[in-house]
Amino acid sequence: RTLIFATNNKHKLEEVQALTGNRFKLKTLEEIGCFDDIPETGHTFRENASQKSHYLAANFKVDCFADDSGLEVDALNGDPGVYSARYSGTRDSEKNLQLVLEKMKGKEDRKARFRCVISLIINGKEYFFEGTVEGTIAHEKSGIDGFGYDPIFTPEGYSKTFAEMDPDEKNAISHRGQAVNALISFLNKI
Ligand code: ITT
Repeated sequence: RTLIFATNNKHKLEEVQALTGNRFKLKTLEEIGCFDDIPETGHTFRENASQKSHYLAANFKVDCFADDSGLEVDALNGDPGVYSARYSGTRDSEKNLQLVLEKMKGKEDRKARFRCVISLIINGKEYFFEGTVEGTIAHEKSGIDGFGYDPIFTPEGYSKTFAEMDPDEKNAISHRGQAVNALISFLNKI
């Protein structure tokens, strides 16, 4: 079974493919010849995930899913949230991460969470799958694995960041891991 994963983010693809294994062959936007700048103008992860999957289903007539995700920091009123990919005004993840660290200087409440919402469109119907992982924002970055804000996010119950975990360890507890596992069980049932 082949499913199109509506993403341009190679790290997301790697994480999801590690979970789906060879049960599903994932094709990326590039592989189906979609180089469009897919609109992402929603105010929630759900709206954005839905926008991405609907765009692809409508324009390319395929079954597909999209992941919208990000980091919510309590002391920053939930920012960067849906703006996670471009928090500093660029897609440079080092700049984005440094901006969070800077804004968090001197803050005692370091609570944060990653959220992931997947929108699946299959046979013309839409289904959502979600995951959340609670944690805290570290005082400095550490680790080189993963992507995005991983070097500054310490999941609850651990004393290392996502970037200090190997991919399987992160997938076992992450927001994306939870959402993808729910997607897989659904697909296995239909
Ligand atoms: P696509 O829309 O093409 O899928 P994107 O990177 O633009 O890729 P989003 O709009 O969903 O995706 O933004 C997600 C951002 O949130 C991502 O670029 C990271 O900065 C952050 N993020 C999401 N999941 C993450 C994770 O597991 N680890 C670290 N940062 C993550």
